[in-house]
Parts: sequence; C-alpha cells; structure tokens
Amino acid sequence: MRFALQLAEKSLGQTGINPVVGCVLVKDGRIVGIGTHLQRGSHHAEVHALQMAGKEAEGATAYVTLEPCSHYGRTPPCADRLVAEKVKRVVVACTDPNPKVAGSGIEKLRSHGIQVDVGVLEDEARALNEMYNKFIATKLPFVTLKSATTLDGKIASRTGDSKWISGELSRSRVHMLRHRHQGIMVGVETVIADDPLLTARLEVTSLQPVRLVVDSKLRIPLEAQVVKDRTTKTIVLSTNQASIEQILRLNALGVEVIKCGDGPRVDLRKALSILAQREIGSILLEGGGRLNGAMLEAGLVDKIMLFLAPKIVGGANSPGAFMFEGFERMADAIVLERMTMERFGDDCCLTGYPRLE
Ligand code: AOF
Ligand code: ZN
Repeated sequence: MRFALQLAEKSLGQTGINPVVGCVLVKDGRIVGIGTHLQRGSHHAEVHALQMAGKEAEGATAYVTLEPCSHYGRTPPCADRLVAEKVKRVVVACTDPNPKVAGSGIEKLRSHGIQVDVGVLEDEARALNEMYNKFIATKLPFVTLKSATTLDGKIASRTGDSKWISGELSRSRVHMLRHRHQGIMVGVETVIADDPLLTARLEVTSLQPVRLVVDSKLRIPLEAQVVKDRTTKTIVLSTNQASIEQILRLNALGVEVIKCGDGPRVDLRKALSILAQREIGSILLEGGGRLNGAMLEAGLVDKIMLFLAPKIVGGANSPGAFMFEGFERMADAIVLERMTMERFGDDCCLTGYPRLE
C-alpha cells in the first residue's frame, strides 16, 4: 500500500478534478502489476495494473489507495473489471467520497465473493486527495493560501520592495505547488505592484495552472505580463459594474472576464463556485495581503502554507500577509489545526488548516 501511495503521489497535479490513485497487484509474493491514474478521462489505476498483470491477475491481491469505482464515468467501473479478472482479494486505503461511489464499489466486490479489507494507511491516503475530497463534497475548489513573509509578518518593505523575501529553495518549492494546483489566484494590486508571470517554472516542463486575477474595477494594466504572456490562460474575476469597453479590450488580448456579483467588490464565494463549474478544483492563492484577508474572512481558505524568512524588515505600514479589519478579541482569532513545519534552507514553512466553524 505504501508503494501504491507513492505511485499516486507522483501524479499529483495532473489529474484535474479527479483523485490521484495508485494500485499494486501482488501474487505469490511477487508484484505482478502496478498502475497510477495519470489523467482525467484515461484509465484508472486498477486498469493499468490489471493490464500489466495479464493472466497473472487471477488469484492476485490488489492494493488500491482509493475504493475502486462502481459507476460509469468517463471510463467503465473498476470494480467490474477486478471481478472479471478474478482478483482474489482487494485491500483499500480509503473509501471514495464521490456520492456516485461512496461504499458501493466495496459492496460490489464483496457481493462477488472478493475479500475486501478497508483502512490500510487510511489517513495518508485521505490526505493525498485533500483537494479532491473537498471539491467532490462541496463543489468548491480547495484553496491553499501560500505566502512568504519576514519574521515580522511582512510581505514587502515600507517602500513596497519584495524581491526577495524567501530563499531559492522555498521559491522552487512554490513552483511545485503551482504545478499541483489548477489555478493560481492573486489580487489586482499584486499584478500592479509586482507584475508577476504566475507560471509554474520547474526544471522540467510542467503543466500550467490557469491564472486568476481578482479585480473588481478592471484596473489590470493591459501591458501586464499575465495579459501579454501566452504560456497559459488568464481569467479576470470582476463584478457586474465592470466597464464593457475594458472587458472588450481584455478579450481582444485573449483574457476572459467573469462577472461575479453585483456589489462593488467581487463576490468571492460566487467566483469560486463559477470556477468549480468550470472544473477548476484547486487554487493556489498567492496574495496580496488584502485578498488573503478577504478570502480568510469569507471562510474560503482550506490550507495555509507560510514560508517564513529569517529577516525583520519593520515598518508600521509595510504590508502584511493577512490584511483585514481583524478581531476585537484574541478568542475570536482564526485558529489553524494540524500544524507541521518543514525547512527550506534557512526558511521555515509552516503548514496548517484554518478551523472552519
Ligand atoms: C478508481 N480508480 O484510478 C480513479 C477513480 O470520469 P472517470 O471515469 O475518470 O471517473 C472519475 C471518478 O472515478 C472520480 O470522481 C472518482 O470517484 C473515481 N476515481 N476510481 O477506482 C482510479 N481515478
Ligand atoms: Zn475506477
């Protein structure tokens, strides 16, 4: 199962709104087939492993990181295929939260006399699909807020200088994070201040997430890199008050504008729900402080990754990573759970999950 989880992990970022899944087939003490789900619409993990095993699948044990599916989606049910290939036993890490599956895959296998054991390395398997789990259950994208700050919580100096806060190792980690999300979101102030490219730049060519800019008044400069660069698509999230002339100018440059709500500000929940309908199931939120604050206040942030650089820049008005009105009482503060810490050179990365009441 550990090996199956490793296989699944390698596909993070390339299955879209589908889960990552790994499968290992074992017979008479030997691995006879392995598989991982590589892309939405192509074979599920079990099918790859069964095809590799051929005749050896009969009587084998399948280790699968997610309950085999029982429904016709873009591909036929894996449970049927495991039955047809006469697999003897199936070991499952965790059940599939997809309402179309939700235990029925396991039931189907058992009803055909296959021994099924559930719950091996369950926590690891669930954590691996945290984005999928949220999306399939809520039809909202999973949002990871990533920020790099000084020890005093600043994302720029008092003059607005921000290059660079974190070190090279942290920054290359961020490109992997970009690869693993379907969208990268920033506020228009970040585009105006930093003119970022917002692409995933790894040592090898990688998939590119969609760029999402929250911009209620369509202030985005037409010469911004996210407008001019063609590496990936850019979507601007605005409001019904957006000027039609500016929308047409952006459209002419290949940028789509989506109106999210009638108010003076972008309705962030509505924006996320529209993006989910377009099959964007995961978003890396990269600031700035005001958008981070608004997303947090709206309860739309699922995970926070804070890269802390060993620097203190000071400045009473230097921008912070989380800017919102704030709470009167400490007892009302947003609390993070399941905190972990990693090191990237001299930077620390703190990861946690805001407790959603
Ligand atoms: C499995 N093994 O490797 C995966 C599963 O549209 P489809 O056919 O790709 O189906 C997608 C659904 O199938 C997805 O929401 C989840 O319930 C399940 N994914 N199941 O047995 C796999 N990727
Ligand atoms: Zn399947």
